[in-house]
Formats: sequence, structure tokens, C-alpha cells
Amino acid sequence: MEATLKIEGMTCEHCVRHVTDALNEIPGVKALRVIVGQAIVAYDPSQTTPESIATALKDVGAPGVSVVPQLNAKAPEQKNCCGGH
Ligand SMILES: [Cu+2]
Repeated sequence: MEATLKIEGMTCEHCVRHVTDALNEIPGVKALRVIVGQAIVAYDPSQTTPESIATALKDVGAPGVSVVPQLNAKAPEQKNCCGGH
């Protein structure tokens, strides 16, 4: 699963590295792309949730972390054109 996290309090590349390291230390989480203000992560839903990732980031000093709702979260269901059965 992937999640997009909006992160307040990041201002420079140092913050990016700090957040990236923190993400990669969370069991089941891999930082895919981290930029100032935002992180995209891959996570194992059996080990963690976006909410607990956000909590972990707050613990390492990112003051405001919110999980961006995945607008396309339902896409993988792939209902077929006749409405399924
Ligand atoms: Cu910084």
C-alpha cells in the first residue's frame, strides 16, 4: 500500500533527510519519495497504518503530519463494465 503524508515544519533538505531516515526506521515502512512538506511511503498494512506512521513522525519532530486521503484508493478493485456479479 502507498500513502501520501502532508508534513508541516519541513523547510529544507536537512528536514527531508531527517524525515526519510525516520520513515525507513518504522517497521514495514519504506520512504518512496520525500520532498519538503510531503512524503510518499510504501507500507505493509499488516505492520502499520498511515495514522501510526504520522504519529511516529510527530515523535521525531515533525509538528504537523496529516494523511492525505487517497483519491484513487478504490481504483484497484477494478469492477467490470457490467457492474460485476
Ligand atoms: Cu530543515
